[in-house]
Amino acid sequence: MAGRISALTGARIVCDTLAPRIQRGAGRVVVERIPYLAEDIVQFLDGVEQLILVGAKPPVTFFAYPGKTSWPTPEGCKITVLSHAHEDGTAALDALADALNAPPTPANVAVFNTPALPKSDNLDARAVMEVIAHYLPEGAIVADEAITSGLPYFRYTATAAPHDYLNLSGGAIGGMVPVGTGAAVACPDRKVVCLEGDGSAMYTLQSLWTQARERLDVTTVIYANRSYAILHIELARVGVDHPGLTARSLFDLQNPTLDWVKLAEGMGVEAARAETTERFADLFAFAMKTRGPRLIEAVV
Ligand SMILES: Cc1ncc(C[n+]2csc(CCOP(=O)(O)OP(=O)(O)O)c2C)c(N)n1
Ligand SMILES: [Mg+2]
Repeated sequence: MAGRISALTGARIVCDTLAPRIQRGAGRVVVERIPYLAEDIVQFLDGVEQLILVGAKPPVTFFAYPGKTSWPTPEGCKITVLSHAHEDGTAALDALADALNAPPTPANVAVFNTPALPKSDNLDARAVMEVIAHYLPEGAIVADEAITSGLPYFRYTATAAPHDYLNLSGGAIGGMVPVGTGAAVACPDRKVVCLEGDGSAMYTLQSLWTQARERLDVTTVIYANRSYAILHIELARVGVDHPGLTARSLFDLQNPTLDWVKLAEGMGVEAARAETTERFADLFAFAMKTRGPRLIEAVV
């Protein structure tokens, strides 16, 4: 419905940085996602004259930073509420599209186009997402808590096979291992792919045991960057340019290094480690073709 309105009016369709559920991939209307960082949101919304809210609130930044705005909507932008969160936003959009006599064919429908497999054997977060977009099966459910490893590469899956994308709905971490588990219980015929930062996954890794016990079809990818990487970024952004050893070590997940293969196997989930792109692609492709809980530790 929003795509129909956009076809008539040229309106952009935008969702929150943390929108809990989006239908994405080939055949679906592309929804732009509001960036995470304050200055990026300001740039993203630059020139917007009217913000029409459908079940959303006006954007604010995730954190308040010294010297940076928390209210990124341009000054003078008119904010209109089409429907509140407790109202039926779909019905509201439907009624609006009809009232405008919008064309039946929506604008900005994604055309199937997956990235080629990465050429370099150097495994990094971008290569991981390229492989995922390449092999993601139709109807998959992606639960994303990849944090710094996921946010910059969101667009890679925009034109992948059609899938549902589930995201954190707020700032507390560790939510997506259980969300992926619940999704697999709810939709036993669909492949669930859980993208997890190594720090976030540590909060709720016991969900893996539930996945093994219920034989759920979940593939968990752990982005093992051995760090609470985003907190290094946030620390710099509040003005700490030269953090001491102690401060830095608090954001480390080294010493000892977490062994995700053993952690998963200890809870009955088959697991393997990938340190190269080729190895990750092999493991992920196999996991997409085979049912059952599986974990891949991607050392990025
Ligand atoms: C319950 C809770 N505790 C702590 C935090 C603070 N926090 C936000 S992100 C983060 C680390 C995320 O690390 P990881 O999942 O490894 O992703 P990375 O930053 O490395 O990409 C922490 C500890 C939080 N948001 N919620
Ligand atoms: Mg991490």
